[in-house]
Formats: sequence, structure tokens, C-alpha cells
Amino acid sequence: MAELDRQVHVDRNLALELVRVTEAAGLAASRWMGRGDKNAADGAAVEAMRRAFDTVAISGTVVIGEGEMDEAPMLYIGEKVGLYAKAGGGPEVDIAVDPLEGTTITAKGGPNAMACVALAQRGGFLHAPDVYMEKIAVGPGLPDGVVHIDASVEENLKNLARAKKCEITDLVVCLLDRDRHKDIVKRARAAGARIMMIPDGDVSGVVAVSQADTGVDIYMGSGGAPEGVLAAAALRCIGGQMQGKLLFENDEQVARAREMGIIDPNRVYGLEDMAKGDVMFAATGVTTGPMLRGVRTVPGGAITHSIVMRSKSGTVRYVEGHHNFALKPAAFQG
Ligand code: VTB
Ligand code: MG
Ligand code: MG
Repeated sequence: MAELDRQVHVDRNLALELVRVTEAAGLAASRWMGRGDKNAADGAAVEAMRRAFDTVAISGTVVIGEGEMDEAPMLYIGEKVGLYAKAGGGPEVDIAVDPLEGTTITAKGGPNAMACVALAQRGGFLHAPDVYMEKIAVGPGLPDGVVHIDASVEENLKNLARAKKCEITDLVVCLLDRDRHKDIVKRARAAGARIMMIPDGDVSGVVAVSQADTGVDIYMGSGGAPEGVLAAAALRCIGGQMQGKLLFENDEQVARAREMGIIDPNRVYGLEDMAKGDVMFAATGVTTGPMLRGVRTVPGGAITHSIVMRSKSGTVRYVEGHHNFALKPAAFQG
């Protein structure tokens, strides 16, 4: 087999392998739905995802993870994961994870919590520090630069409405329900736009701009920078535009980012700056939302709903997993 063919073959297999990783995390987290313990839910997702990675034929390095080695026992930044992590061999890839995006949502049994993973070639992801990121995103099929992170809310809405050949009153802006977004909300409402506030989970909030049936036209506001990179990976696959800007609260954060290779703290990152080259993204719903159905328990097992996508082919697949716990190793039942 020619080298190129072999590479393509490896890539293709990996995309579907990744879904097993998010399924494992999703199944584990779902056991904690509505139990009021977000740390237990998160811990269960992290542990299950870590274990599931051991079966994937990669030599992976976590670059967006659960924190630094001294604060996170598993899936910490720099950790090697995958079947070949110790033995060597296998494709060398970088990994971004959020084993449970929406820990509080899960603890309350709210909507739209999910387990997420993205994979890129070495060096493909922005090594985002754990600070906030200002984000703006719109869906596919619009002129390049139709919105800009440095433009005003009013200007962005006006330009988006013009490009979509609609009125601003037709547009829906999605953002996290946070006090820090009061100004954006006020301005967007004054301009006539409608608002969809989400309690947590801005990865799915951003991805919603690229999914026609969510009714979201634009995502705005700040959320976690690691979540920004995961969302960028997804948009690279599914289409759409996104910009991000890291928000630093003090000099220590700026210095820390500099150590991670971020020289210009005011840089505006485009999609390719956050997730470049061949990228894959997978997510499994933990609780039901507009993007994915949550885990459903059935006699003897559970049903999961996941999305898998690759930037190279642009294929987006929805995978419904019917898990039979009598046959599945206990460690993977969640
Ligand atoms: C978002 C959201 C996450 O953090 O990134 C948000 O996607 C941002 O932080 O689900 P604040 O909660 O401090 O606003 C989460 O809500 C939790 O990781
Ligand atoms: Mg997390
Ligand atoms: Mg998160």
C-alpha cells in the first residue's frame, strides 16, 4: 500500500475509534446525572475516557486537557495516551479533551452536557491556557469576515443580517448566561436580535451556528479557552467561521501563557490558528440537547448518541451506539 493510502486509511479508522472514547466518558458521566455532584460526574468521565484511550491505535499527547500534571491525575496536559503511547509506533497526534463539557448541567440533570474529544496532527492545536476566550462564530456559506471579533455587536448583527438577506430581528444570538455578558445582551436586544442563553456548554453553543436546525445564527461572548479550541476543531470539520481572543486577568496569566508559546496576548485567532491541518472531532451526548441526545438506559444496557467528523472529508456522522452490558467489559459500562 502506498504511504499516502496507508495514511488515509489510518485517519479513517481513527475518526470512528474516537467515538468509542467519548461514548465511554458519556456513559460514565450519565450515571451521575442529577445527582448533585459535579466533581464525581467529571471524575467518572475523565477516568472512563482515559481508559478508553488505551485501546485507540495512536501515540497521542494531550495538549488541551484537565490541567497541569500536578493538579490533574489523568488527561493532564503533556500526558501520553493511546495504545502506542508507551511502546512507541502508531501515528503521533495531539489530543484535546473535555471529558465532560457541562459538569454542573449534568449534576442538575439539565440539557446539553456532552463528552468531547478532538485530534490533530502534532502541533495542530493552539496550546490554550486555562483562561477565558472571547469568541464569535457564524455558520457556513457566508462571506469571509462577515463578522469580526473587534467589531461592535450592532455592526456584526447588521452585517450578518445583510449577508443572510434577513432582518436583525430574524437573527438568534447564542451566549452563556453570565453577568459579564450583560452588555452584549443589552446591545443585541436593542438592535432587535433575539437571544438564546445557555447555562453552560459553549462548545455545543458554538457548534450550533453550523447546524441549521438549532436556529442559532451567531455565537458571542466569553467562555473557557480550552473549550474554544475544541469548538474550533469541530467547526473546521462542519464548516463555519470563528474567531477567538484570549482574555487575561493579570500579569501572571500573561507570563504563564508566554511559557506556553503565546507571545502576543491580544492576538485574534482564526479557525486555522486554533485547529490546523487534519482535524477530527467526536462528542457523545450525556444529557439531551439540540445537538445530541443524552445517554438512555435500557434493560441490560444503554443507548448513546454521538457525532463524529473529519476536516479532511467534511463528513459528519451521527452514531447511535447500543451497548450491551452483559457483553461489554465492566470497565466500559460507565
Ligand atoms: C464555558 C462552558 C463550560 O465554563 O466554557 C464556561 O462551555 C466558562 O466559564 O461548560 P464560566 O462558567 O466561569 O463562565 C463552563 O461553564 C464549565 O466548564
Ligand atoms: Mg472539563
Ligand atoms: Mg468544560
